[in-house]
Amino acid sequence: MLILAPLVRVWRGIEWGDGEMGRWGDGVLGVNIIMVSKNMTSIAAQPYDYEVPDLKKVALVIIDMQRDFLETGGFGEALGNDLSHLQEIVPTVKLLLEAFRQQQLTIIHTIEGHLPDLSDCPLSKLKRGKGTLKIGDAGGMGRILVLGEPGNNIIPELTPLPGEIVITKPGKGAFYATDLENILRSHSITHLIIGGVTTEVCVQTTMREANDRGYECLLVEDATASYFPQFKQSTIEMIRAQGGIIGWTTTAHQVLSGLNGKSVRNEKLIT
Ligand code: TIU
Repeated sequence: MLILAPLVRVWRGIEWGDGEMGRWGDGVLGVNIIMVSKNMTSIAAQPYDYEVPDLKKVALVIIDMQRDFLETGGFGEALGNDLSHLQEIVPTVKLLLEAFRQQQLTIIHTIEGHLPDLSDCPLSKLKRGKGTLKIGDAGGMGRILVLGEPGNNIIPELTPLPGEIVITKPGKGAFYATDLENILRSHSITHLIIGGVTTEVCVQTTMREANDRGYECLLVEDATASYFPQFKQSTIEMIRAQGGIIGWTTTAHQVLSGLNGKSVRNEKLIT
């Protein structure tokens, strides 16, 4: 005798504001996760569109756009790097920042730096590298990678405004030894749109930390840079591989179009 299990579809959802989030229970066929919101913002992205249920839940996270990484005399140069690739993204990051400011959305800046006594810097990090200057040494813009030194500040073009969140961090990831997770929870943030430097070090580490904590992460390809273009390329590919194993990637133009309510896919992705 053939018994057909009844296919009962049950919406189990919660409502908040003028939106709704939940899932359909799909009888014996499994479960489809569905998010519905009247405020849904869609951003064209890879490997598929990035959906934000409510812009109140999104934050722009700008990673480490500091003089120490972008200007001569800082940590990036002390490590022997060519700074030009990082400098190229400044106008694009500024464009994103201004769009988020205009729409009064949450903005988070991060700074990699250490206490003046370097007590928050593991010996392994302190010793690493073969350059002449190390963390804590006097460089062209003050002590290298030390909080409060001129070189440790965010570059003037992207200086945070009052009310914008600034996370100082001793590690590469923005969650390690910081209050970031508590701050995101208290602001009910679930979606992170991410730019900054460097793509394969602090940006990727932060994205992986965020992904494991359940945040939906979108990397803006032309708002992130590496000293090594091939590392940027590889990072973008590994983030969005396997159906978005770490998250999504897009362009600044597509973010701005999405924020303006007209998701477009007319911009050639960088990769
Ligand atoms: N060296 C390098 O590529 N990056 C860092 O040391 N820190 C950040 O990525 N912010």
